[in-house]
Amino acid sequence: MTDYADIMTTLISGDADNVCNLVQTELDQGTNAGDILNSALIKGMDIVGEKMQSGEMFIPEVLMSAMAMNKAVEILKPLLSEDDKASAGHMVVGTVKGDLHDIGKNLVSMMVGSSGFDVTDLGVDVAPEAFVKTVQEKKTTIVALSALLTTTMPMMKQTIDAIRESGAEGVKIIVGGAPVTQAFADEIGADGYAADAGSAAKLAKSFA
Ligand code: B12
Repeated sequence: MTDYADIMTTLISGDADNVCNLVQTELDQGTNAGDILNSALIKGMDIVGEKMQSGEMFIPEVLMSAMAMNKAVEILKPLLSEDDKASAGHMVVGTVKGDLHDIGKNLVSMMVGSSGFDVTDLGVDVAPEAFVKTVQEKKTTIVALSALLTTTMPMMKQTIDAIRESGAEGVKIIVGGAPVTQAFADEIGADGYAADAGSAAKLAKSFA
């Protein structure tokens, strides 16, 4: 059994070409695609999340790792069994209505997606009804709301209320963005808050 140290180190350094080469070499040697996904790539992205949280890695570096992860997953996808493909759950993510900031939201989307969730990204300026519609259409387990403006923070509460009023069951709602705090999350009835994308992935996993 290999420890995939090379793949993880290369993924953390954001070197997409070499991650893909190493993944292909493992496949050529007969290694199972699901094992590479879970024991090398997802594990590697968990470390990226931890390094982001501790301030050891910065946003551009995290983006490079996430892009390398996405490229490697494309190689593995056709070879994954249905079991391997079974995700940790479905998450819908978006920046709330009135707010056009998407850099942090995109990072959350990538980090949570990299940790095994099936993610629907609704983009920016997303109305409460659009979140409700997606929750109803997909078997959504987590809704992630992003806001960067103090003026759009109240829209988070409106969105949470709309989702709860729609009768959605078993859905956990998490919130984040620079002006958002744990106290605000508690006040508006969110199930969780995280300060960065690495912590968001951890939080999402804690609900899976
Ligand atoms: C880039 C930027 C823009 C870009 C956005 C481009 C884009 N594609 O996103 C543009 C130029 C369009 C823009 C526009 C505006 N902006 Co602007 N913008 C910024 C800026 C400089 C950086 C934001 C950013 O991307 N940060 C980097 C990311 C990675 O960090 P983040 O978003 O916080 O995300 C992290 C965490 O918060 C968390 N997270 C984020 N979302 C979520 C969600 C969940 C569920 C979880 C768990 C975690 C989580 O994880 C992320 C990764 O670690 C900030 C200043 C700042 N330092 O924050 C101002 C800032 C947010 N903008 C501001 C303002 C005022 C505006 C405008 C109103 C300006 C204007 N007069 O037109 C408009 C608003 C437009 C609109 N309707 O949204 C103010 C907001 C002030 C306030 N208190 O409300 C700020 C703080 C600047 C300032 N100091 O005045 N802006």
